[in-house]
Amino acid sequence: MTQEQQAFHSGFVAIVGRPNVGKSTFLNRVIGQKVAIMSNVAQTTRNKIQGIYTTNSEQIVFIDTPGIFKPSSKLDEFMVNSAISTLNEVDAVLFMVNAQETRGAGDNYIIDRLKDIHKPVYLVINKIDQIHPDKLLSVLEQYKDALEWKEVYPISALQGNNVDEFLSQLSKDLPEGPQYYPEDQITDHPERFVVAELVREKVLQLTRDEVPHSVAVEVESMKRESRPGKRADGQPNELVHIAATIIVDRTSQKGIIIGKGGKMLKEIGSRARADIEPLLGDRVYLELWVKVVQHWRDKPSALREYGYKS
Ligand code: GDP
Ligand code: K
Ligand code: MG
Repeated sequence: MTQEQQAFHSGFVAIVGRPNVGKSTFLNRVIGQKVAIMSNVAQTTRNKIQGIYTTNSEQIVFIDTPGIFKPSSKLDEFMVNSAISTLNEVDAVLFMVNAQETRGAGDNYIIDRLKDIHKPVYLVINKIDQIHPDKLLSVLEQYKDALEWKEVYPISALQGNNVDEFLSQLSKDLPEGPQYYPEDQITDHPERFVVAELVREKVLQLTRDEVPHSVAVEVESMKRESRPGKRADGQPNELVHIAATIIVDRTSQKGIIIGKGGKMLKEIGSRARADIEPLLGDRVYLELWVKVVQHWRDKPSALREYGYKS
């Protein structure tokens, strides 16, 4: 008997949508590990993040784009341009909206951009766990004629509803193609970048409104060190020593991040460490510094230094 060769489908899929609709949450659910940072602060995601989903029959390479919105600084411009250029490089686009919100100028701005690219676009209505099922129809009504959608999927990225169904439809629609990355690879970002993003996430989560979007994190060094003796489990006493700097705009923000007696910085460090250790699969010693660089968001050299290359 001859063996049936099942066709392998693969491709690149961009995730776009207004800030905070749940793009990073979706990506993290699909990939099952923390690759894109999440918070409820708008514009948490500043770089393209790839998450790679691989099974026996498909590989989907997701690109989480920073929000597409009207830019008001050089950093904004960098983020928006980066998102738009992504759209021309992919096989399909996932446009995500929040079921709780009504269609607004931000959505229309993105939809207009999607009209210019000739790629299949999936409308994904997220956060359905937050609305009464009856309300879904009125959300659909607002979007159904906005674009020629390839498919429409209501999901909850947070709780997982309908996510698998969407993924299998998506991979069926993608072209037959190669496996671009090894099956155990989940992201193509260097560890340093992910570590910096995890520290930045903790700053955003812990300081909220007090420190606006003026924080960057630079990982200065990451090295494995041996300490004397052995661990309780008999393994060599090794750890990864990471030194990172949190960059802010103003001296007052530096004070907030350090906190009374260094309390805030300590909290940022211990929460970040808790996420970094499983990522690196190793114990971590995290050394954090805080530096004021005035107007860094409008200095091209500073943007490059902190990883926002154009
Ligand atoms: P992004 O800016 O589009 O990447 O949005 P995030 O993934 O950072 O999510 C923004 C906020 O929405 C976070 O607080 C998430 O926990 C929350 N969120 C994302 N998806 C869902 C969902 O399906 N249901 C609910 N209830 N909250 C969600
Ligand atoms: K966000
Ligand atoms: Mg995001």
